[in-house]
Amino acid sequence: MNNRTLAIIKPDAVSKNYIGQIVKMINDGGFKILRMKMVCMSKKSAEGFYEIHKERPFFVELIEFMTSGPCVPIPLEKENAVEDYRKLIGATNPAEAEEGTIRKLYAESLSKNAVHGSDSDENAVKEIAHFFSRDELLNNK
Ligand code: IDP
Ligand code: MG
Repeated sequence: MNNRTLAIIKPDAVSKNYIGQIVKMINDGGFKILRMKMVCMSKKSAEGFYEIHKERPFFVELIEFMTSGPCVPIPLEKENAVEDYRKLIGATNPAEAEEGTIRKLYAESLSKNAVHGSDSDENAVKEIAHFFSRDELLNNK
């Protein structure tokens, strides 16, 4: 059965013109791109999206980074989407990411790590809804 995950091309990768290369890797990985948009997250939106991390020491840095410029949220569909996309992006810290992964190729640091990926089916549903209405996810809208 197909399931979904949310990719985000983060502000560091957008500002370095890596959108094209990253989208190509997503395509080549066999994911269906359901939608795509470029947005500037407000502080409120970023704080809501990363609410699970609000007690972490890096939270303020994370919100500043995610609101520093436009990012590109992309809902994806594939069998085993969450796990397969996390394999494609590699470890959170690019220094630990496997060769050939998106973060190994395009991330510059643990915080500015090029892309987001949902960590469970449940969170994927919530994260996709953060950026896309139900209507927007229909084929004919
Ligand atoms: P993930 O993006 O691989 O799922 P999470 O642990 O969920 O990693 O962290 C969310 C984001 O917060 C990371 O992608 C990264 O941008 C940032 N982050 C995580 N840990 C640190 C840290 O120790 N210092 C600075 N930023 C961090
Ligand atoms: Mg995470």
